[in-house]
Amino acid sequence: KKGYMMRKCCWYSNGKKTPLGKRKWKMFYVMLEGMALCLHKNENGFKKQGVTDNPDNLIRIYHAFAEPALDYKKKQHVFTLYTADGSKYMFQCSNTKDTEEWILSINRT
Ligand code: I3P
Repeated sequence: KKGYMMRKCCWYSNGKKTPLGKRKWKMFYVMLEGMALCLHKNENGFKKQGVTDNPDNLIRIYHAFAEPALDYKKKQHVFTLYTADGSKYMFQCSNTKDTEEWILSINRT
């Protein structure tokens, strides 16, 4: 699965809260590739650089868990992603179907 999503980083690894100033929502072109989400500025970036691009923009999803962000009321179509190393992200999709697909794709990986 692949496509554009907005992403916000809530916790770095080990549940460490992302500091103020680094909590912005940001648009990425996201690609589920093996056991990772690869995040790129846009589709072009992905074609040029492939998956080895910037390791900061690679989220490992082995033993990760995604669920709808039901308690987050500011935006629609948001899901939360908890990773095995204790980080937490939120992703905003474009519609309900897309959100469900991302959650299923991540959780079955
Ligand atoms: C953050 C930015 C985010 C906001 C976050 C702010 O500021 O305004 O949009 O999240 O709130 O800290 P900055 O740009 O300085 O990183 P929401 O849109 O979810 O409110 P938060 O600290 O409560 O997560």
